[in-house]
Amino acid sequence: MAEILNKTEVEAQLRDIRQKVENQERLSLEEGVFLYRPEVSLHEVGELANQVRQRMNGKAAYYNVNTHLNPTNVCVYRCKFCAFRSDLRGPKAYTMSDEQILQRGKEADDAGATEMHIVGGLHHKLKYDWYLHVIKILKERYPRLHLKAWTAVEYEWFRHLTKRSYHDILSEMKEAGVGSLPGGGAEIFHPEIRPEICDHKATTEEWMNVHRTAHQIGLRTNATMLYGHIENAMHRVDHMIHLRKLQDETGGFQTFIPLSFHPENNKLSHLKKPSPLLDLRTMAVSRLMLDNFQHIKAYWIMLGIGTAQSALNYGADDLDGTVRHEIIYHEAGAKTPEVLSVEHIRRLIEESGHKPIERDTLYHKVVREGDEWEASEALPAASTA
Ligand code: V47
Repeated sequence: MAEILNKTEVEAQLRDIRQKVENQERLSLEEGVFLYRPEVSLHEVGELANQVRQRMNGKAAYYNVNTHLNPTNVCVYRCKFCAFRSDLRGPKAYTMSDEQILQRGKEADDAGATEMHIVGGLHHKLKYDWYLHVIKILKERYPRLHLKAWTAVEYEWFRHLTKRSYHDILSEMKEAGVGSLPGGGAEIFHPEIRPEICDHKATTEEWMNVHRTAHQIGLRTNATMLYGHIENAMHRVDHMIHLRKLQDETGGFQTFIPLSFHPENNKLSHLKKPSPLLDLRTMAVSRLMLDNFQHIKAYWIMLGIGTAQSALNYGADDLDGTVRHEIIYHEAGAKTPEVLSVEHIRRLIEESGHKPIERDTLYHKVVREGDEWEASEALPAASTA
């Protein structure tokens, strides 16, 4: 446990950080860790993060109309935090048929969704071609749906299965209809933590290489961080710095999403769920550290509606979407509803003092007329690469 700092020491360090934020200078690992100290007022950190949020996104707060698809829960890995996975012959194992997958596509399209967020397990028996087929049938039947599909962990699995390069696989998936990559599988990059919570799965370097390659072929991606389990502040800030470095190199990340750990039905159930104060502080520190990420997302499914709404004043500028059919967190104990209406999301944003803007996955403004919608001008993130 670090020794407690007195008020004068805290004030002096905060003054330096405030100055740096005003001058738009980059914060160091030590400064990020300092901002996590309980002696440093959360309001101060939130205020600073909000300054950056205002500078980068003004009064705008984004959301989208989306749906989730998890075509199988069968997974060769046994990540300790995961309540979703199943063994091949486990009682809850499932793999969706083409008809079930297409039915989800229809439901999404009928509901005016602009995005389908697709992730699954690494099935013991299914080949790479099945994952490619899922994309092909959805894109062919519902070409307007943006498919944000497969995490870096899945792409690394595809490389293992096919012995082909990331470049080949990602190019083929792009050709088939993948429009961008979600940010999952990042967990915590630091070597003291990663093997403890998700041994065997894609390493930090592999995760980075998948995203680097995706950016090189013009696919935008997101990045996440799973926090509030066995990691500490240094591990979190180190994780952010890894992402900041790759973003300096490629500019291909759109959004950072801190994911608050849910402890039910998994091998870390003895741990307590992170508090809303840690959630808000993590949001704010992310905004301050990731000066080259246009967006920080407060994923309401994980945070709960109240904390997600508050996070819009602690650095976040995006609430994710209406989200239909989310199961990964609900199986891990999330008590949030399964779907939010557009009216509800817009009201949450307005109450926080921001302007709700519907975006598509690539941050183009969506304009709707009756049942029809159209993506129009590019919003800030689309211009960074
Ligand atoms: O990598 C799994 C996390 C992630 C638990 O890109 C858990 O827009 C908390 O990446 N408690 C997948 N978290 C989800 C994901 C995501 C979510 C929302 C938006 C986007 C985006 C991406 O879910 C996994 C893991 O870190 N997770 N189990 C749990 N018990």
